[in-house]
Amino acid sequence: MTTLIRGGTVVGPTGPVRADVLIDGETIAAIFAPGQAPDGPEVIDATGKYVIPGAVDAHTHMELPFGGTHASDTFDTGTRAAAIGGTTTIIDFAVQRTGEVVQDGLAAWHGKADGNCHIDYAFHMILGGVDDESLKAMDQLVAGEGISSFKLFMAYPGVFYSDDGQILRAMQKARDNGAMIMMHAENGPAIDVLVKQALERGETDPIHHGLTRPQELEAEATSRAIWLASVAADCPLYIVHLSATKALEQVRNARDLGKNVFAETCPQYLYLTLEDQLGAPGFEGAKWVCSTPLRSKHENHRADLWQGLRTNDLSVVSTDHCPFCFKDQKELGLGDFSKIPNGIGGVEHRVDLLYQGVVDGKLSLARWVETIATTPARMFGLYPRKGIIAPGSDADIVLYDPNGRTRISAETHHMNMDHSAWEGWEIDGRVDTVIARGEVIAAGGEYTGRAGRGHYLKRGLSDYLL
Ligand code: DUC
Ligand code: ZN
Ligand code: ZN
Repeated sequence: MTTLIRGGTVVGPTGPVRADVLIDGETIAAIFAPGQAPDGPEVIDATGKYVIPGAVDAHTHMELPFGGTHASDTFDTGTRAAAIGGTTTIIDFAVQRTGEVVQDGLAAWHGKADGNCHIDYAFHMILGGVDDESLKAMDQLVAGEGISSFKLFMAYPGVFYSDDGQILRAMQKARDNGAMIMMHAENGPAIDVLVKQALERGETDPIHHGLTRPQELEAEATSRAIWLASVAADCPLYIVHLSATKALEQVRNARDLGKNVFAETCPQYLYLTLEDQLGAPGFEGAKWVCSTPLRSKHENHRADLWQGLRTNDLSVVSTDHCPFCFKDQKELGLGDFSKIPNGIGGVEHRVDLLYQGVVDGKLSLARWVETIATTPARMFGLYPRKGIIAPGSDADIVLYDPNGRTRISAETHHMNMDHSAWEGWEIDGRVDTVIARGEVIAAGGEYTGRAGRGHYLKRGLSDYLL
């Protein structure tokens, strides 16, 4: 079956252009100058809309076991919410827990996702331990499983933590097999000292989660990761959830030196703050406990991150979607902030929240699309199948209404969470229609997709390898 998206403004990483898009089955067949397409296909009217590639969220944690509980979205609920918000591909993190065989962790993740996803999905692999076996597994995952990126943690000693020697070995392996090392860059052992001291002083409220993770410990770990990657013959390195000015400076310096270093930030760091959210009265701030933490509004973090997106020192915006309900989950940390499960849910709202950056004059239309769709696809070996409107690419397309409005609330969102980090926010723009591999799965507020229609995507190597 062929379908023509007619009358819209197609936005790609090089900017907007008036064009009509012909879909044939699951792929994009052709792009025509306005009115030049042959008659015949079914027509979707896109007058007044932006026609953008389905967004790619390169950082989600469906069902992640963390802090004695599990992230509250399943692959079913989380990918449905993503789809409704204009995201048509996620890359989730399969987990090797310390002491576990990597392939077993991966099989468990396939077990959670298979048959449950509403949109296409791929995996990165979290390595909870670097040893001879897991290094061998890295080769196997790159060559045979379509997993070309591995996340290591400089934080969470005793849970996911890798020491510098382990990190170096994994980086050397990645240098050899072409994989990307993704780094949670916070100095965990130093943070643990600050956490213990705070609790001894009786400082138990959620805001102390942020105060015990100062930006210096993110910057130090970021810098250390960059130098370790340098020692590993410039292994490609991607810093996840970068939140702060000083860490951004490390990435900018490395990139100015021509290093193979990239970073992402997340909507929470672009909009929310330590004082206004994490510091909310009583235990309320637990809703915004995530790591890296929200930063102070009295420093320049948010403006610097927006600038970093413009200058490409930050290449990607992902959500780090890791939802926990307030009731019974966040509440595990009542009386002790260090027991609050870390994470914010946002997979449904990234497209809209970043469009607000366009309205506010902080991002161009082209850069909006590039940071939420094109670059994540290119960064993680999904391009040109995903992330672009071009002949031959999957027909993952969002019609975006710049004149619409989006009101965010736990009462209306689709994520499996009893609260929203953006409760009551009303922002410009609205996802109008979502097409995934040629199928309209959401239109005019109606969702018509289904669990199981999403496919697992084997990824290639990053487009940005030197
Ligand atoms: N950070 C979070 O906030 N949640 C899960 C893991 C992580 O690194
Ligand atoms: Zn992390
Ligand atoms: Zn994460």
